[in-house]
Amino acid sequence: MNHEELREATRRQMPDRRWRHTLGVVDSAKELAKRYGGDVEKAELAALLHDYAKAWPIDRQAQVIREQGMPLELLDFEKELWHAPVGAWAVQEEHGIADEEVLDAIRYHTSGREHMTLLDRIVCLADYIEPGREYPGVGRIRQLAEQDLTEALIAGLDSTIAYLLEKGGRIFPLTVIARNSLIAERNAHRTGG
Ligand code: DGI
Ligand code: FE
Ligand code: FE
Repeated sequence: MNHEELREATRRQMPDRRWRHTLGVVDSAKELAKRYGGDVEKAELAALLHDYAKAWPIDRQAQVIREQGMPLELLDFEKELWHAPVGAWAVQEEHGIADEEVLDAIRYHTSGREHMTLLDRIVCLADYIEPGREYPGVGRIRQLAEQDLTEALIAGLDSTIAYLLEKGGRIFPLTVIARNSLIAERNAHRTGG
């Protein structure tokens, strides 16, 4: 399957609004990859596919989680988390995507994880700053993204955590772990250790 076919197959999974978001994430991810020395092709591929399963019926997403041996803990947290691991499984299954770095960037684009790779960071941050995104604080995160990838990503995770706290929701432990991991790294750099 060539790139154009993969684009069309991805487009077919989602409504127009989500497709426009996807194209925005592709642009932002390529830009971040160039700025921070990431692999531009992998960033483009992971960004294209990152929300592959987002518009799938929620029952189908839950079914994949149960049947494919994914952490059942996911089902106890917000449904918005599910499309990420389900999408990674789907693009492998339906399109033979086998690059583990790309699959991980898709799998962890919503939650984050400990020791996020450069590609994980690029895709996760691109999702926060693509041109179509609007939420309180996005301007500051866009500014930070021009200076410091990790700092911008921490700010993005902070905004998600603040939003979840505000609405009284549960927070998926991996998101807290991701943030702690990025902060530990930043502090280590600051003390030169
Ligand atoms: O799929 P998108 O809307 O483009 O973005 P995403 O995959 O980052 O999903 C973000 C949504 O997930 C956002 O509305 C917050 C929600 N969410 C719910 N619980 C959690 C969570 N996000 C994180 N990072 N951690 C959670 O525990
Ligand atoms: Fe997503
Ligand atoms: Fe997204």
